[in-house]
Amino acid sequence: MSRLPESFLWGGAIAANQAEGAWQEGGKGPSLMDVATAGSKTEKRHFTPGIQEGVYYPNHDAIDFYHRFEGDLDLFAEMGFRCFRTSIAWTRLFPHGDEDEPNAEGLAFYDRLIDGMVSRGIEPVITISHYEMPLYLVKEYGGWANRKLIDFYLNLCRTIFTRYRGKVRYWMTFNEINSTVLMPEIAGVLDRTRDDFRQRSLQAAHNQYVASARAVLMAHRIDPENKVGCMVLTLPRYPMTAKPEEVQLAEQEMRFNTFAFSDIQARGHYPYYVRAKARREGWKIDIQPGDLEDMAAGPVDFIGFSYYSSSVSTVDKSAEKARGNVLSGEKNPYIPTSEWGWQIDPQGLRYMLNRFYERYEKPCFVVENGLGAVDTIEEDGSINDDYRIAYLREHIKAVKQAVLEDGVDVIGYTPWGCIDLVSAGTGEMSKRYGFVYVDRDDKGEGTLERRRKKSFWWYKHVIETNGEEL
Ligand code: BGP
Repeated sequence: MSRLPESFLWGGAIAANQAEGAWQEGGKGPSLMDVATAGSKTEKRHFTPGIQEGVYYPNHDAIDFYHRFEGDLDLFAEMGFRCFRTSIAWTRLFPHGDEDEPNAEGLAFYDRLIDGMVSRGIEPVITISHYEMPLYLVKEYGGWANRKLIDFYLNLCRTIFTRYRGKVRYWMTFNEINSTVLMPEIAGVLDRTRDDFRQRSLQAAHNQYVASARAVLMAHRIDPENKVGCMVLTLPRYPMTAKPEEVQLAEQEMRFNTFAFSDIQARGHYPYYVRAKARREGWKIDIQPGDLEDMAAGPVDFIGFSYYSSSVSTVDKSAEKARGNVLSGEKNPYIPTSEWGWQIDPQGLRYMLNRFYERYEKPCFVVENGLGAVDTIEEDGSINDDYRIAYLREHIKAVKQAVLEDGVDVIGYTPWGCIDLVSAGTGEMSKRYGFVYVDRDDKGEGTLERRRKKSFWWYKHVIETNGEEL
């Protein structure tokens, strides 16, 4: 093969909670991200117990995608997007999360959004749950640690699989499912001071594996054309040196941070090294009859993953730490970092694509990748984000090498935050990823006006030439 296949899905990605805003409109209930505060470059955000007076919550209005999506889809169509990844805000359809019947206004919104994609020839790629679980389920049920969430989630799945049958073919069950173990608060598992915190996190992850497998089975039953993927966060670890113990350590960290999750979802069972760890540490997971059987019967169809950065592993305890949002690791002296301290390593993407493909031989989908950077508007109104173009160019080259030289089957590439949006990790607007600039700052000021950046024209050309001209 000398060219990417013509069917290659070029596009972009966002998530409902970071873009839609309109947090109380159309019958929507509050979600966990509606109680996430604003952080900063150095300070992570946190969840408040409820909505607090005088606290700024950036996701409440976000970039007002809820009201402006038609214009935004026009911009994506102008760039030639063949697909667009977004999520369904659970609380628009089920404000509490445990209702039997969906909220009609919420459905009407997603009808318009999905029809808007389809009518523009843009293939919808839908994340079913992207960090936006109903706050009610966190408070009343203890989040994903409670098995009841499996059925509530499946009710959401049934609703959207049925409603969008024939319109949506690509689905992902949980965004960055590894965060359930690495940052359990995101799955509604709160209170690190409790002795059972770790236990509840592991249970939450188990419940999600079961929910994911049953969602895959359901999606296939409802429409055999449905393709359902996992979505895992990746951070390759290289050994700092050739010391055998460092090589071993890097592999261990890769396993427990990344591969454990893709192994479970792609192969349909807990891998041997997770079972060994569970025995060693005495995990007590409530596994009900049918759980393991369904996991085995419902592995995912493709491997969706996010990739921003790589890291190193070392036995040297004094080594300098790198930064990241969920995962970080140690600093690699051979690669540069972004303004937010994330290590930039295009070859790491080729490496990850190969690692996944050799493990599962299932199609891979790069559903997040990009550079968070501060943009400046020049006097003439232009935004010359050459740094972003440089980042994406090198990463696309790496994808091409993986496909054309190594033979990996890659479905598509959807850079993160194709339009500027609220950062998941810090709540900032100034950490921008987009081809489209949104006039809004870290305090929520701005007109929300959209503006094409230099990267907009560049990416349009990349898509036009199917990645031949970068
Ligand atoms: C991933 C999340 C996204 C996204 C991205 C960039 O972990 O799936 O929701 O935001 O990271 O991270 P940040 O927004 O913190 O820069």
